[in-house]
Order: sequence, then C-alpha cells, then structure tokens
Amino acid sequence: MPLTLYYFPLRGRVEVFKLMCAAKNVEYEIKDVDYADMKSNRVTYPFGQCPRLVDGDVDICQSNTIIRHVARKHGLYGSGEAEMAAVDQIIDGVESIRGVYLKLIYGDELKEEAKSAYQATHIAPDSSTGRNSGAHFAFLEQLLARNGGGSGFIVGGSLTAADLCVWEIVDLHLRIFKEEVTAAYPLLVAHHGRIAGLPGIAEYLASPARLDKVNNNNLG
Ligand SMILES: N[C@@H](CCC(=O)N[C@@H](CS)C(=O)NCC(=O)O)C(=O)O
Repeated sequence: MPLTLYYFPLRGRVEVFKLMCAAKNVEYEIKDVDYADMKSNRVTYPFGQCPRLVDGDVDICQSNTIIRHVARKHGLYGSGEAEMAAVDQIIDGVESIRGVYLKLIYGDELKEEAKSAYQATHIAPDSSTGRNSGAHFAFLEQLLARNGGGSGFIVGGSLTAADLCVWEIVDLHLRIFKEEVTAAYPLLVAHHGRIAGLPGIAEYLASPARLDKVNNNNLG
C-alpha cells in the first residue's frame, strides 16, 4: 500500500517527505486536499491544516510528525538514542529557520528591505551570536562540522531525515541568497551537492515530481 499524502500542488512543507521517500524508494501518492473538509473535519485535519499522511492505521498531520514517522519506519533516524536525539534536534532547529523564512515569504513578501534584514540576522556569520530566534545558518554549519569535519552526513555515518531537512532549507535559501550562503557556508553547500547526487534523490530532483512551484504566493 503506498503512503497517501494530502497536500497542495507545490513544494512547501512536504518536500522533505518526498525526498525521504525518494531516498528509500518508498511508494507514495499525493492527493489534492479538499479545502472545505480540511477546514471543517477535525478528525482528518485536527489542526485545520495540511499536510496529512495516511499510512495504514497511521493518519496524521503536522509535517515534522510526518517526517519523524517516515524516518522511524524507513531507517532515516540514525542508530541509537544519541543519534536519534541529534536528528530530532536538527529537525527542530531547521523548523526555527522555516518559521522566519515563511515570514519573509508570506508576511514580508520578499521585499528588498526585508531581505536585507533577513540576510543580516539569519545568514551573515557575525550575527550568529545576536538575537536571531535560534534561526541562523552558522548553527547548521557548526553542527555539520562537528560530525567528523563536515565531509559526510550531519548525524552519524548514514543518511538521516536531518540531512534532508538541512538540504531543503539550504536549497530554499540558495534560491534567494546564493552569493551570501555560498560565501559563508562552504560545508553546507558541499553537503547540499553531495546529498543531491545520492541514488533516488538525484532521480527525484530531475523528475517532474519535483514541482517548480515552491510557495503558494509564487515567491521564493
Ligand atoms: N505546523 C503545520 C503547519 C501546516 C501549514 O502551514 N499548512 C498550510 C499549508 S503549507 C495550510 O494548511 N494552510 C491552509 C490554512 O491554514 O488554511 C505543519 O508543519 O504541518
């Protein structure tokens, strides 16, 4: 039985799920959300939002819950408690960046002034010690470096959900801040290249299943 994901036709919050399935050759189908059902049915959509995943008797919302479910089931959680906790830490750290990114895209509509402030607060290396809501690329670069110098995966010695969360958030920022990210975070950029070349991922990224539309308002 393929996994069924209910979502909109765009990359958005489901991209890490799709990357995980691609890496592990997990079959899935994506179904359009019935908007009225999503807003009124508190059983299928407990928070009135998608994505929603159905996998046998598992029927869940919240994108990071979906990521963790697939990671547990398909060997993308590392090995042992310390690695699993490290994967969780990165999933949650990436979520902090996603929060400020979504404000930049939807709240500030990617206006030039907002972009400069975002760059200065969340990307510029010297602002990692300032107030940045825990959202800064220097943190991810340092975590990667701490795992054997940063030339492999971000946790342990094999691909985990953490690599794919980091890959996708770096990918989103390379689209907007390519020069700045490339200049400041060589390990993250090299990791981005390595992960993109992995079997399953490379084929997915080249396929029509990797949608062009990134955000619902066509920004980013
Ligand atoms: N915390 C939720 C956020 C989900 C979310 O923001 N869903 C958006 C689509 S990306 C949505 O359903 N928007 C429609 C709405 O809120 O009415 C998650 O991680 O899944």
